[in-house]
Amino acid sequence: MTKTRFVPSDDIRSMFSAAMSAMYRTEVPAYGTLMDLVAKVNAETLSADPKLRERLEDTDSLDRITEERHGAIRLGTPAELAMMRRLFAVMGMVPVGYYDLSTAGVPVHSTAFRPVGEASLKKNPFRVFTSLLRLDLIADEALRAEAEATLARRQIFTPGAVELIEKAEQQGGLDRADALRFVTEALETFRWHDKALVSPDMYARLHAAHRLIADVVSFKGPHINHLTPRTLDIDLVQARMPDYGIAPKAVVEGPPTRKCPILLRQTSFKALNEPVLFEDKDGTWKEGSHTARFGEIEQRGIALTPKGRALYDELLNASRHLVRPAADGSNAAEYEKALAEAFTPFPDTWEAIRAEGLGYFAYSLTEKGRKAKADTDASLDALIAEDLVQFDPIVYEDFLPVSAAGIFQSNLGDDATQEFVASPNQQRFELDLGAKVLNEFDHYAGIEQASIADCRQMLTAIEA
Ligand code: OOG
Ligand code: NI
Repeated sequence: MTKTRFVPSDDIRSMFSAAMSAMYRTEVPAYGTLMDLVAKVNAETLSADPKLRERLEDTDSLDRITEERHGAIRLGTPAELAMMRRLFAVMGMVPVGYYDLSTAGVPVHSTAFRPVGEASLKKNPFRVFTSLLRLDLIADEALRAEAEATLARRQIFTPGAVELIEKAEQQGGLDRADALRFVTEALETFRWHDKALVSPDMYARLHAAHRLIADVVSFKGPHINHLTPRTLDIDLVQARMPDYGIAPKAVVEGPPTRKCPILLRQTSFKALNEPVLFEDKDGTWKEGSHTARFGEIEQRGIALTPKGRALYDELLNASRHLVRPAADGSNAAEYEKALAEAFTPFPDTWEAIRAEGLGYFAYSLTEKGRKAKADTDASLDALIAEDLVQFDPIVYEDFLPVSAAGIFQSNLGDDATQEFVASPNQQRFELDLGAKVLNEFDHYAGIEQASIADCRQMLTAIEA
């Protein structure tokens, strides 16, 4: 019997992410323009900063940067979420983190499907921010029932995709022909549909309840609503967007500009108003429109420890008490100034961030450390002081709820701010998902610990 060779899940993810990018480029041409601009700015940043280039080369993450992107989808039912988890698992993507966005006026809770191992992340860090609509937060019961009935009728996965997901689960992988077919079938779920599932009247009612509800319930599938390339200089891309005919949102979300980037900074361009056909009760198609899909860019910085994250949240909060960014951009400069000032207590050198236990680092042996004999009982600080061990920031691979809410809001329109009672419900989410989400802090701490253990082991090996 010949043994079937399975395509590594990392390769399936790479194929899928490339296919998704190609599809989105044709569906939303401004995305292609933004990709070109980001590639240009990244090249400029690297040639102006040889030290950054060198560290990225050494930590093996230079190649992935131009390939790097995340997307987002919004699902309607627990069954869709559970199957989506199984679909992403075929590509080596697991749910990391729980995000409650109800506090920010968006009736969803979310997770991010992404690869977790170091090798997998290096190969291709593609991730998808995945939200589940919370109809329980909708007050109008009749409308809620109608929305539920509409969602129950749709099937967002092709029969071929479901068959291949089951096959991958049973066999433990997919061979090349199946993997190629899987990518094609899975992509169908994320495609844009210009024919709605609902009548113009129902669309209007869903829209009046919340624009996001209309976006989820009215369509055949959870169209990918943005794909986000990673840039090395988000301020430069933001400033140049208008030259390329793209209007950015008013302010960059997240921390201010810093020498040592932390967490995640994001900005986006507004959702397009797209023509949609709605089928009326008499069977005729009526022209209408819907705003759903937009573009976004991000700059990633160091992953913060719980202590660092608490400081980040505190300072961001403080800045928002001073100035809240207006959607029209009228106070953008004032907001940026307040944000920068609010963040002065957050140290801005890697040494200080490490010393204060605010961020996660990956440790490796220096040139000297690779040749030296070392007292391996020495503390990590001593090994660093002796220039045997060096440290690089671990990149934050996740998302930020306040920023995500800002991105949602800028695309829902200014009239969309709505109050919901804060009601995080991770248990319910995990029940619907059919799995627990990975705790992001535990994960980063594990990477850091493993790198320290590796250093110690190599120093022992040198000594022996
Ligand atoms: C998701 C918005 C969140 C991000 O980068 O924070 C997000 C959505 O609009 O569906 O993608
Ligand atoms: Ni995004």
